[in-house]
Amino acid sequence: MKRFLSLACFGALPLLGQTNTAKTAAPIDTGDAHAAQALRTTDTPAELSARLAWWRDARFGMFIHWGLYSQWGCHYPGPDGRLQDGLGEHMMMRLKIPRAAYAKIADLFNPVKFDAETWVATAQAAGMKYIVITSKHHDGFAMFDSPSNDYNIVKRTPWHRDPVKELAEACRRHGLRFGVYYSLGRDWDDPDVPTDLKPDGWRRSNTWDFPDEDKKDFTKYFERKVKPQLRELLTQYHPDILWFDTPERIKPAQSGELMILIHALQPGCIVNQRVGNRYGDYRVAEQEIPAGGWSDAWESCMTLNHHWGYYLGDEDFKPVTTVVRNLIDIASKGGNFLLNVGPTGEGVFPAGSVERLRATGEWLARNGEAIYGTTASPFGKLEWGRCTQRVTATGTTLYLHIFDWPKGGRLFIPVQPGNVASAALLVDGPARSLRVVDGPGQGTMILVPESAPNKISSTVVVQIKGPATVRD
Ligand code: FHN
Repeated sequence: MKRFLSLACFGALPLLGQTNTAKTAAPIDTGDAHAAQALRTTDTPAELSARLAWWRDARFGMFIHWGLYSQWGCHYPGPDGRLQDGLGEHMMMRLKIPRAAYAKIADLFNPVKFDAETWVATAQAAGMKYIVITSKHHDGFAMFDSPSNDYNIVKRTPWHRDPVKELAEACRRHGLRFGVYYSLGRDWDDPDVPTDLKPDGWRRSNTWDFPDEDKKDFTKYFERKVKPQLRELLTQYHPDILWFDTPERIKPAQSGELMILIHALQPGCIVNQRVGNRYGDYRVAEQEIPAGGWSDAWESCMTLNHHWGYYLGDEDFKPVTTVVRNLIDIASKGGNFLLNVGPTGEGVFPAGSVERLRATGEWLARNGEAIYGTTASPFGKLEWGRCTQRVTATGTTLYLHIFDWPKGGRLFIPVQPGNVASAALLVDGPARSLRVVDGPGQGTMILVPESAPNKISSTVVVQIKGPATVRD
């Protein structure tokens, strides 16, 4: 599926203070105009492509959900002192904990085992190229030094450190890109954030401290808290990514205003679609992989177990085969994979997370060339697995990711006979050359060993003469 630009205009959105001529144009579709969530931008295609270049090559990042909810693993001491189940990082809402009581968690939050170098080393060992951490989740507590709002980790905890600053600096020291997550339309500590009532009728705003919905004015929260904190995040930490969440009731002009504010302060900063109102540089899939991928740049974010925040007792981490095959599937559709870790209240990654990430990094250490810097498969469905490719002026390299090793040592690929220059199997040590014969019909057959060198996924590298002339 090709990316295309359509000049469908989306109304005269007030795009403030535009200097670049391209920005005076109304937002244009960057993806499939018919897709409900297709993005629109005021950038030129060249600007958008330049901003996303490193991100598209990176393919794999670490998501970190860390906040006051991590203190007792998304549980909260009830009146009898026993820990009540908060069901996850939404614990303040699920248990309707009054903001004054919830804020007292900060008095105890003292992550003395936090070490940014260890976190970055774990991400690097996993083969991850960027990190996105929650700077402010729905509970409204800032995990960074926020001069505009004292409800933050430096001011309100006995720890008095700024983990966003320390992590940003560690990422830069080790060549990883850095991003911050910001809950845009949900803030349970602010009186002016209205409910975005979903079909299920569940009110996702703070209706227990602030029951009168009619009194809530999003614009007051937007001006009082969102914009000052975004300026702080952009000027204090210079993030490469701003990962917004739950835009809820933000207005189109406000989404457009944030895009302008961000790119005025940090021109290269990549913004996800949850800035709202179909703005943003890339689309977000959550806990899923879109069947055919999307023509816009896109990223799938997933948990490693069942929870975003550290959840006491959830040891059900995805097997490394699932993690790696998800990464391959996403890359074969042209997407990025943002895989989550929920550190404990002490600032430590759960052992189960570290183990999966280490094993994923081991696979990538030998097969990473088939993921990083590749683009989506030119094929339709493949019986034996997935494909990624690297297209250059001199030819195309296909990376065949074999999940189901072919019986009888014969691997069929839908490439016209005579088009394959060579094939090789990535194994420990030098790649092993494979014999190529013309297959039945219009296909090609590659003769492979009896057994797969890697049970997670084995990679066959195929050099094509010229651009891959393939058929589905
Ligand atoms: O409600 C949040 C949730 O806690 C988590 O942060 C995810 C991550 O994408 N976003 C929202 C649910 O869509």
